[in-house]
Amino acid sequence: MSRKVIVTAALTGAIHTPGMSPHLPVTPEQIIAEGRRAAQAGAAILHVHARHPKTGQPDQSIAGFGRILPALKETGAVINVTTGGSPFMQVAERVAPAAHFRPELASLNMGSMNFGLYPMQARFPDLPQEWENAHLEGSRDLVFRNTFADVEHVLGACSPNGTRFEFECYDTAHLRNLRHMIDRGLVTGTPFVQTVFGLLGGIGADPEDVTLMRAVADRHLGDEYAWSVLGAGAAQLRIAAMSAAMGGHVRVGLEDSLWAGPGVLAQSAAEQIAAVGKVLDGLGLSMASPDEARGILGLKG
Ligand code: KMH
Ligand code: ZN
Repeated sequence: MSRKVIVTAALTGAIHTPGMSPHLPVTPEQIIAEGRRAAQAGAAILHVHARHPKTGQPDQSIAGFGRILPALKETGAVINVTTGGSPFMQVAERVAPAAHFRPELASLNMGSMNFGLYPMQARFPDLPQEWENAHLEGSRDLVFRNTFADVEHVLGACSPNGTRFEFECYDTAHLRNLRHMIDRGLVTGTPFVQTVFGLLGGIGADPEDVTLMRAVADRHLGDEYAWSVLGAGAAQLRIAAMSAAMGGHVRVGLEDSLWAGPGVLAQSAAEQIAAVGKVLDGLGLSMASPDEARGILGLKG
């Protein structure tokens, strides 16, 4: 039987703005439709952010998630609620939806970092909305804050509910931070490690970066982890292909990349998932169903 690869679809995120792509889902209806398409295309996990329907700004309110999550749950996919929110939010606000809705998975960002949005501004000089410009200008001095206390706060708010984590690691130190949390008994079971490549402020998106993160994860976590990758922007499919060939899982979606190919905007995560499907076919691999993903990751179901 072919090895099963867990595909996560990150539906909308908080960094891309509506002016960047007409296909970025913004309203609850659009986010739900995007989630349904992604699940049909083979995504086992849906990584979920909410947005204000009118402005498209990130919305970390319970009400905002409440308009989306029940319908996404009906797809049967594993629901993964962000605790990253946006780098402009504090941790108490960021963790509230995951603590309230008690999903099977929540993201957990494993260290602080500079968070650069400037390359996007260079690529999209005509951002139409005022907040988009403020969003980008504010990023010059932006730290995505995830102190040890912040990480402990998220673990403490979600672990008692049986929620497990997509540990987002943007550089090698974040893998070491995860080991530290395991050693302190704050993380148990098989960790689901999402290594993130190509964001300004984090590790790059070259093959050497992928092999380095994998080697450091192996050194700190041994055999006891499930490894997934996401490549930001144009690196998405290349990084996904590397992971699949190296025994890992993959994440795609318009949160991470707006692109379907050079200069071609993706219409949906489903299009990116189909491209991953072709890579997996070529490698003799197949996509894990949601229940297979639950088994691999030890989720509560
Ligand atoms: N936008 C991703 C690179 C989160 O939601 O916790 C990071 C992310 C953060 O997914
Ligand atoms: Zn996210």
